[in-house]
Amino acid sequence: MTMNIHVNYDDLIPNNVDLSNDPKLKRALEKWHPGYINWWKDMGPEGFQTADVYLRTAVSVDPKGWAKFGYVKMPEYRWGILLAPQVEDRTVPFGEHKGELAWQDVPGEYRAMLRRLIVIQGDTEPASVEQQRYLGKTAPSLYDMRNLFQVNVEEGRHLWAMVYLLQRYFGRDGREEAEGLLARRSGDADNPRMLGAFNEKTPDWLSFFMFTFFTDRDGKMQLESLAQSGFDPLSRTTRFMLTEEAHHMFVGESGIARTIERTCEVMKANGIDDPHGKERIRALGVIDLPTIQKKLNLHYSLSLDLFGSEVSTNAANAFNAGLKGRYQETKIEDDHMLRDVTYPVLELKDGKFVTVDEPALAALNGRLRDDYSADCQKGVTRWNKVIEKAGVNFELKLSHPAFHRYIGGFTNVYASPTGELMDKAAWEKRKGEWLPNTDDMDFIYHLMQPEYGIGKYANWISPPKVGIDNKPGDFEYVKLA
Ligand code: BYC
Repeated sequence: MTMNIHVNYDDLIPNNVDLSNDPKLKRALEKWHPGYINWWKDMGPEGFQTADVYLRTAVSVDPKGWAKFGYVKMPEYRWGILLAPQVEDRTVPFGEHKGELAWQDVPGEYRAMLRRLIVIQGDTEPASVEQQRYLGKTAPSLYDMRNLFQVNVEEGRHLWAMVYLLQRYFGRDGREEAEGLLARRSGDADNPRMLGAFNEKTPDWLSFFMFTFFTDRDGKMQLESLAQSGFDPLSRTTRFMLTEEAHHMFVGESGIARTIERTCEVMKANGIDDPHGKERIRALGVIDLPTIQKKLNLHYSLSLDLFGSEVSTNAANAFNAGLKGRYQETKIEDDHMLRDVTYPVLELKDGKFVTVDEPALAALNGRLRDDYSADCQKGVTRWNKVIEKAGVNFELKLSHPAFHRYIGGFTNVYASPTGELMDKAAWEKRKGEWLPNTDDMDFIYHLMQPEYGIGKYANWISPPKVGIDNKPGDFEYVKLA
């Protein structure tokens, strides 16, 4: 391994890519920087740009200590370009070029495909910041507010990571794409973000936690697949992004766990055994478990759509080309070429769900989605342990893959969360039982009152077990301006 872990902090852009010796790239990035800062001020966390936030900043890629903590005003955050150390003599791990030396430059024949993958990845990062920009106003604590902003600044850094690749390796069209990433807007009618889930609203903290659990986990799966890439700079960039991503999913999983814990605690304290006693539970200022299930159904199904069609020639081409691999590709024991093998895909045939053996190459999105669902299930099982421990009789479940889908083989299929098929009219009539309805959204909206007291938490959520960076319970994570 070449350890290239020193970060040049003298430059405007902290980096471990020797930016000062690449004046052309440095100029391109420094030109892009003001537009980025304007975007951040316009579309980043609203109302908190001058607050001092206790944030971690990536200052190196040394696994033993890559981050430094301290108070920062978000527009002054040092968004850097950090690549995981280069692995000497790394080879393309899969596809038609398997065993060849990994590419340090863009292979001409795959330029368009590679650019598309990088642009789609890049587009999601600022999109999520836009979706979450009002949440500071209803933060249930300064601890949670700090976590929100940490996620936001790191999504900003992930945008930088993709912009670095575009500007360093794709010339003029790379620079144009980098501008496009600052021009699109989540939910905009004329110029929306590229993928469906990134144009949805994240209107409240329950959605934020579900988003960081489910949608950031799609991020993890996609980044893991790109980390396998034969295009080495993409592999190294995404490998380091995954280091930061873990905290985002922690925020989601622990946020939901704390919400569940508080609900169960309040139910018990008030002698409520029936988790479906919605009115009584809500009157106590906590979120009933069936409503949490509805939010889960929404965010899980939206996130399943992010995997594309289960059977996809785009995915097969990207694999053959050695650009995008499978989850944990190098740990799988097979030929890494996927010739003449199949993969079982759940499909709807003649009104029944059946498992069809599809060519494994074509079924790569289906496979990644299955790996994703298994990863989600682990978190749901841990949430159920919280419910069980509290002695409440309720179980959260992942919805059926055919429920509420707009991309892939289950588009225009009308299924309940348990996979019961029905016609469109019946589904429309019942969807309020499965997805948050107006009544649910109103309740949550009114519940989301800010709690900015130091060491204080809104009634609907339990405090965390430990603080960030081992800080004590009364730590002032955000100094409001
Ligand atoms: N919405 O063959 P198909 C993250 C389009 S999240 C709209 O089915 P393919 C993060 C598709 O573009 C991870 N359009 O699928 C999380 C194609 O259009 P064209 C982001 C969609 O290409 C939280 C057509 O349908 N990274 O990092 O095999 C916070 C047919 O496509 C959608 C990536 O996604 C959709 N949901 O797979 C912050 C990795 N799905 O080209 C960040 C890069 C499909 O025919 N992207 N379409 O016009 C990819 O690997 C793939 O492009 C996809 C789709 C997995 C997205």
